[in-house]
Amino acid sequence: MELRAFPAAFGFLAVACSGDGQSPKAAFATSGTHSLVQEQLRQQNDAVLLVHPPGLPADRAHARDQDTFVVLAGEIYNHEELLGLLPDGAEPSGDAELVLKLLGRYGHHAFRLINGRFAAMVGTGRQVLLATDHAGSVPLYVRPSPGEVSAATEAKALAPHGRPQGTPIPGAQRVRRVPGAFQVPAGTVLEIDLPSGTARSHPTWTPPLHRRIMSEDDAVGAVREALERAVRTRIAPGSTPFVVLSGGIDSSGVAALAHRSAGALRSVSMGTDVSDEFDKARIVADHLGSAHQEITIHSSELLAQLPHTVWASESLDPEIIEYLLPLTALYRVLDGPRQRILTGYGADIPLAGMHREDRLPSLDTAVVGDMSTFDGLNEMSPVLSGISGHWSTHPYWDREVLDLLVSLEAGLKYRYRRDKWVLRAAMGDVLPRETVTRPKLGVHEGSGTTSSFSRLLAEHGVPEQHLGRAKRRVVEELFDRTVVAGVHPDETDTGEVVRQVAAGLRKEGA
Ligand code: IOT
Ligand code: MG
Repeated sequence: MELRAFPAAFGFLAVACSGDGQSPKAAFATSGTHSLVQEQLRQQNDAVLLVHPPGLPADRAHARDQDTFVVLAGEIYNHEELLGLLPDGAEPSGDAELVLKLLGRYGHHAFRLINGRFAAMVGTGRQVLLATDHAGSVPLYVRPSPGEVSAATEAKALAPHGRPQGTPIPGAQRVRRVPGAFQVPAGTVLEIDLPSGTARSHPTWTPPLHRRIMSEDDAVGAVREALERAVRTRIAPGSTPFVVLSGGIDSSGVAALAHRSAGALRSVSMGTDVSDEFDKARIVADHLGSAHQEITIHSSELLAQLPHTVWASESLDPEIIEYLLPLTALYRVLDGPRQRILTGYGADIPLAGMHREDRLPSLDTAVVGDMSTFDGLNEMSPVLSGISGHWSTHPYWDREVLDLLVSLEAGLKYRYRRDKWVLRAAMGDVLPRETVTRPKLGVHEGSGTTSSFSRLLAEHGVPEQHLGRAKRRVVEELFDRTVVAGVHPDETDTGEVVRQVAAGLRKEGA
């Protein structure tokens, strides 16, 4: 089994019923072909609408045996290891069948074994299982009720089927203004009893709490090896990898290892009329001999993508939206065929890169804080690139890479007055020295997104001290329009929303 160019499915809406159910109708932001799959099991009827790459069958995204039906959106990276757990001769045709076979052997504990980027739904007996990967990188939402469970990889797909409150799920966040809907936590299997609609939660992963003490050489070697593997398992054999490249250490590291793995590379950098990092990215692209492209997006055009960013990410966190906005804008203007995109996103979380901390206690406080709040932010959602037909993947949030990076003692993360030292040292031989030593510039800074968004609000009379609150309200209003009410982002005017929020704040005397 090899990684294919694209996963068999990008997402799904599934409805499991004790009796006869209706056919699911979904409005996904993810672009792709829709295919309906229906299975009658002994004690439930399951209907699933898959959204998948056009021109490719969705067969490998679902599998069934006598009384178990599996649907999987996304992909698995540790096939080889998992196959070694099955009897000789078991040759699953795809990721869904692999999960089906693992379920036969391990029950729902199978999900503890998988290193991947996926969301899955399983119907078996009178149960429905809903599983997320360790990072919850493919968001999954559920509305459980007695005799009927709906689940979808986009919250908006559950919004139109509005029902009275579903059965509460302990420990799961409710979806804003979508009654009865919850987000399945990261690294979790929810086991739902279909007749009663009640759920039990089984965590399958948790961020390491301990810290490992390693020599410099061992730590640098371990990071390099884990990252090399994560990059390699994310490249389809025979393809030329494609990297979104800022020229910072995170994406440059991915680019260098992708180039080493495949022997060739393509890359793209985006900038705006306000600001860009083209020269930094160009240094790396030239060093690696990458087929490199630069794309400039006007900052007014960038802000016009706010509705699309909220619609795709379904995130309510304004800071996260500022990181995701330039990336969404970039994915949207990538022309030509759909791409498998490698990104450096996520490296700053286990390494506290965003915090620019040089005091070790604060650095580890930042890591602990970020690792306890990432769930539900949807910052790695495949829908961000999926609205333009692309598929993205994040080597730094590979389960093994993440386990290692989080657990390294803080003195390896900040050392010799360098942030992310262990990562920089691990890339020393494959990147130009100026790239390895270059200080961090966040994508929201490099593209001028934060300042452009602030300026837009200020122009509408929002005072400096209320910018944070105003940004939050703009994001909430965009969520309510595009996700809850189903208005297409093309029909959603950022300027109008900003005026409404500014007027509201004035009325409150802010
Ligand atoms: P940043 O690290 O700057 O960018 C994330 C990725 O986006 C880069 O690694 C690169 O692959 C791509 N990228 C950034 N800028 C460009 C560009 N100009 N052209 C092309 N590609 C680009 C925020 C941030 O600063 O992004 N992301 C952090 C932290 C998230 C915080 N989340 C949390 N605490 N839960 C990160 O870890 O990546
Ligand atoms: Mg970064």
